[in-house]
Amino acid sequence: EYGITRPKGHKVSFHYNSTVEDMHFGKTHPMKPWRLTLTKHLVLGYGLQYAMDTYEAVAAGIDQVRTFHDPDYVEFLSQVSPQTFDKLCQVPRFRNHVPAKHEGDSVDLGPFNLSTSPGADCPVFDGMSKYLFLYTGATLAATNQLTTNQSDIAINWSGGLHHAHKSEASGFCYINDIVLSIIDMLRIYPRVLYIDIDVHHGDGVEEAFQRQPRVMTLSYHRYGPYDDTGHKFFPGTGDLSDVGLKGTVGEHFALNVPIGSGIDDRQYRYLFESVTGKAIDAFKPSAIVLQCGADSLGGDRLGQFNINIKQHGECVNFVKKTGLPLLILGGGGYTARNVARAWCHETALATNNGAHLSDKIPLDLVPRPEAFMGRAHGDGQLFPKFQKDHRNECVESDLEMKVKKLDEELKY
Ligand code: V1P
Ligand code: CA
Ligand code: ZN
Repeated sequence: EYGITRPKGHKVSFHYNSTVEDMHFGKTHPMKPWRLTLTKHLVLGYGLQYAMDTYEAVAAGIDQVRTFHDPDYVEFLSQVSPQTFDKLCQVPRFRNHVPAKHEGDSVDLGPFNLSTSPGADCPVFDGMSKYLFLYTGATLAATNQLTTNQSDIAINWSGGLHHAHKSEASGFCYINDIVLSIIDMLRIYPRVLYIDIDVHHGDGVEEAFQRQPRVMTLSYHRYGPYDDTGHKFFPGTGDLSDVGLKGTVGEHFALNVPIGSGIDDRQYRYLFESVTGKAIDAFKPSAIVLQCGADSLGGDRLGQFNINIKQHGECVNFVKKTGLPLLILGGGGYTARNVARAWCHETALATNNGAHLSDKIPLDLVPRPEAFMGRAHGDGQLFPKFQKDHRNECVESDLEMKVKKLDEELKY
């Protein structure tokens, strides 16, 4: 009915496990796994399951997670729950990992930056261990589809958790599924390009490969003061001059595109296509990982950009056009109904001959139509135009300067 077709010779796999939907980071926490439920509802409502192969994800193994993360950290994550946390904190080898207290810290931090205090970025919650190993398992299964040539594009919207470090959780991210995926890809592909359109800097991925010339990381993100409080936009790294670890063979293989608040569709497209296009030409990747954090959309609860769903999707289309093996991951995204809209649209772009879906959501086929109805919720449209919530700080001459500077960097 909606013209969903399965193009011949182009295989897309979709990796998911609904168990992740039941997770709650805490009442006030912005990360809502519920957005994944809404995404699934739209994907099924539009019939996209007929255009791809869907796989139920299974949990990653401890050994797989250890290919990047510290063994103590992995053991802690595999055992932690609100019930076991205090006891685990008493174990000497875990106690060594408690970060030093800073003045003005609002929450008490336990080992590995984890905490049971309300308001923590990386809380310990019920079912957390299950959740972490599942989103990681989904990314690794998706990766395997690509490295074994069974899919051209593989998708995991529950993955893309780019801030996690080797032995520390950060910014709602515990296991860095992206790093684990790229490590696995390096067995097969000579060079992997990582592109990150989440509104935050992909610091964990950049750091993991800062000495690795076979991986180029490229992040687009809000950078600078958060507001007039003087606080920097999280995580505060990813300056234009940050190009990888100086004096190592990894230097020049990290690229950062810091962006002011309020960037619009046209400006974002200019930046994304100029820099990504040049990076692909210069680096000649053998595969691409695209982190599609939807907090770069207008109207996001944490983000500060003004880009619309179609432009967010254009980034996927642009990368898809290279024809390289492509891993598509989720990430941030804090206005759940719009996260679902964007990721459903992008699922369609990956499959379905890249056709655009009807703007009219098939409300009779989605279980919670009210989530997408009414003026405040986008009037049943897949592509509502977002209000410009943030003043546009971006000026053309400045964007051109950044493109020029990054172009110079790519000449190395
Ligand atoms: O700003 C901070 C930290 C907390 N202070 C010590 C500084 N944290 C941010 C974290 C944002 C993480 C984004 C993750 C991703 O890139 C990938 C999944 O999207 C933060 C914010 C904020 N407005 O930036 N934490 C919280 N808000 C927060 C609010 C309520 C409860 C818990 C956390
Ligand atoms: Ca980013
Ligand atoms: Zn983000």
